Amino acid sequence: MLMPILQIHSEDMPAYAIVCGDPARAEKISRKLEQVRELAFSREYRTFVGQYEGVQMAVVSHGVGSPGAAVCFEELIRAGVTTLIRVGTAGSYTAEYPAGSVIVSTAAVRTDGLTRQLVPDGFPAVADIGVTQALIEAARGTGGATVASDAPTAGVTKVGVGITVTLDAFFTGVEEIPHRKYKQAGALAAEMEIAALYIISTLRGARAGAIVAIDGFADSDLAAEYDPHTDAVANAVEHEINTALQALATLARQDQA
Ligand code: R1X
Repeated sequence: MLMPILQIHSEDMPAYAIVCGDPARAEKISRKLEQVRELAFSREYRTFVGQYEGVQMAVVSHGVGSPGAAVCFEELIRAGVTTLIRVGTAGSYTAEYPAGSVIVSTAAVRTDGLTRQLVPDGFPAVADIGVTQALIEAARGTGGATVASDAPTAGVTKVGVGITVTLDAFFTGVEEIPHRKYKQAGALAAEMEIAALYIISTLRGARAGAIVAIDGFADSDLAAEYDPHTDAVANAVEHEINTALQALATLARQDQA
């Protein structure tokens, strides 16, 4: 069956997928796969399939923001994907996790408009516990498998685990976004798509997790010059990509056992 927006056929789709915002990053991730094929590049949605450690998986870009990303998640699940891991970037709420860190998102605060049109207020956007565990173990290198790295510079990536905030607005307008409250309540970082991923996965019976590379500070008190193009951020992106690949391969092996 042809998915009308992603322009992919369900017959070509594996059960496991890495999703990321940027089509160029999808291409970068796909270079780590064997027997890779590009299936489609429709709007912001670029889809590759290939093998990692013998596990057939897809890498798909979903663009910026929840409504567009939701289209991607819905069509992937309709096409037969059952496990999704988002690899993204986010702004940090805490000096404990500066640019160059990674955060595994256990749940997302739903400040977006999209999920309000799908589920009632108060319904939680939570990650799958098995996917999250696999991500934490791969990110920290505690799962028996070491995350390979061909990062541009050496260095240990700091790994945080906790709640993230999903926003719609990247640039602020005249309304105040209560970053200080999210931070005081314990959120670690803010980005723009995880709530959509978790709600849609819960609704449609798929499992999902997410890992984000910190590329700056979301809280204006901590904001220095925003520059996501540093070696530290590139290292963190490299680390989260390898983490997600490793976690998906581990989950696939667990599913087959
Ligand atoms: O999730 C956010 C969005 O996709 C983080 O980075 C993008 C905006 O630059």
